[in-house]
Amino acid sequence: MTNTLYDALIAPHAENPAIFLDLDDGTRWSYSHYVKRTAQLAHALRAAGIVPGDRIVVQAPKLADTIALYGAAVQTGAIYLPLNTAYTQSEVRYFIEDAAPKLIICDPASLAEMTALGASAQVMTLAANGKGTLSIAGDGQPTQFDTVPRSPDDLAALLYTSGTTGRSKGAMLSHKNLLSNAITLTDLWQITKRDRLIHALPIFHTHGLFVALNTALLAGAQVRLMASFDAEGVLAEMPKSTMLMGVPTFYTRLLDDARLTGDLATNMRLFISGSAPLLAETHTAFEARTGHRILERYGMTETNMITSNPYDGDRIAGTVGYPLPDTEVIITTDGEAVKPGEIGVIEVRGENVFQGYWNMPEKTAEELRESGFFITGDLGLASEDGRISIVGRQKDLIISGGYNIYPKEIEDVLNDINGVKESAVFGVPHPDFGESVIAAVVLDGPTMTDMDIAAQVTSELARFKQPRSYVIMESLPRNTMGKVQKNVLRETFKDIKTD
Ligand code: MCA
Ligand code: AMP
Repeated sequence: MTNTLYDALIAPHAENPAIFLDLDDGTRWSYSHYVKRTAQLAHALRAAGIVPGDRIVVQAPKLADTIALYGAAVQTGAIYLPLNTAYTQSEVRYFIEDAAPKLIICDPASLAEMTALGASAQVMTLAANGKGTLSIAGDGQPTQFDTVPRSPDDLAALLYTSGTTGRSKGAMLSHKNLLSNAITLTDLWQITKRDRLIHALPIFHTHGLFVALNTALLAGAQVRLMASFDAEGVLAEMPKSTMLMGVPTFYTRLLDDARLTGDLATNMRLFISGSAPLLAETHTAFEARTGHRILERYGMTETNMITSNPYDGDRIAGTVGYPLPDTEVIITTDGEAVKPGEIGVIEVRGENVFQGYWNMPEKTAEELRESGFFITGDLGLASEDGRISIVGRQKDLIISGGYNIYPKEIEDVLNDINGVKESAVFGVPHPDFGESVIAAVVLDGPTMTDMDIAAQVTSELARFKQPRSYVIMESLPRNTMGKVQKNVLRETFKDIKTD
């Protein structure tokens, strides 16, 4: 019997002595150790009652055991549901209610909160000192586990992505969705066991979890697992490494450091950027400084990666490259494909495209056509030779430092505050994060300051979603249809001070 992802990504390494994970504290895990630890944690999951199809919510630090837990979830046939570690208790509550997990894994510091939220779920912990209850439950377990069979269409992961309606939607990703994309990217970017990837991304999103780790596992590459991004640490790793995957903020921060030079990057083979638009000026400055042309690619939680600039061939600033092999991309208006050069909505079809939204058949039907095309909500155009450029977004979305922020979710929180009549949340350019969140607020009660408002969103919204500036307005600008003109707000406040 087979398990699609496990057999391709993990099983082949059972006897592989090469280093997989190289951690901040100098600890190194070989691939064979990873396979054994995955089996131990799989036993721990089984002992916790996990059966195939159960959801495991993971809001845990970036540790080697967290990556072993991902493998263990795959091996036991469970569905892995990672959450941003910045989410507040109030945000996490929704995911737990919606996904009804059997098990929640968290940092020991959030144990009480999670237990309070967890309803019938069991709660276990992962901690940097190795003393989390899941790690302890795995210690001493057998280092082999009878892998639970899973077919290509079985679900491997549920990743929540916020929506324009304010409610987050769980994107159901199958074994085939994840594996097909990993195979394509490993091949396209020529990742091999000779590579050493600087991994400074979080491991609760598609980029750091699937794009980075699944390709490394497939190729048998080494991963320098950094707890989080810091420019100094990344620069120190460059002479020993070959690849970096990052969001544009990584590259602007690296450019801000005079130690970034061509000499420092001579061992580096590939710099990849995604999750947010890379400014052409960053692309150009990076090449001028290092001699490397950043390879920009484009993807979504629902689709994994969709397009990539070529490995061999021109990497053009401001474009996201060609559709991946086996991935169809069309540009449409009103569902009809338009001609090259014309702007429309980007739609995508292929084995990488998800299975629909968890418990949301209507939403699935709205965004995933019966023909198999997924409507991304991104606006773009294709050149005559098929290169895709993203020119805007149909969806109301802010991307800050690679994190997606849906204004509707923040407006809902603001509008619930006693004394706030209405609000409009929008993004303005930010030199570090690309975009920054601003809230325009109309009051209807006693005078409140922006500090009063800010204090009230703290417990509701993760820090990265909280507005960096508030403007109190008499009324919001609206068009003749009564719709708030966010473009007017963006233009009016484009130079507003943000921290
Ligand atoms: C941290 N802060 C942020 C962000 N990150 N605020 C806005 N946007 C952010 N992205 C807050 C902190 O809470 C802190 O708040 C303050 O900003 C300064 O923190 P700082 O130390 O400078 O930030 P950092 O810890 O260095 O983080 C910045 C970062 C990080 C390295 C850019 O946000 C990051 O790793 N981003 C990657 C996100 C990612 O993986 N995206 C992929 C999504 P205070 O004011 O309290 O100090 S997957 C995806 O989009 C698709 C599928 C795709 O195509 O990949
Ligand atoms: P997520 O909801 O985290 O899956 O983010 C997906 C969104 O990120 C896409 O719909 C795009 O709007 C954006 N995105 C990802 N990669 C790029 C890129 N290279 N350039 C511009 N936008 C991007």
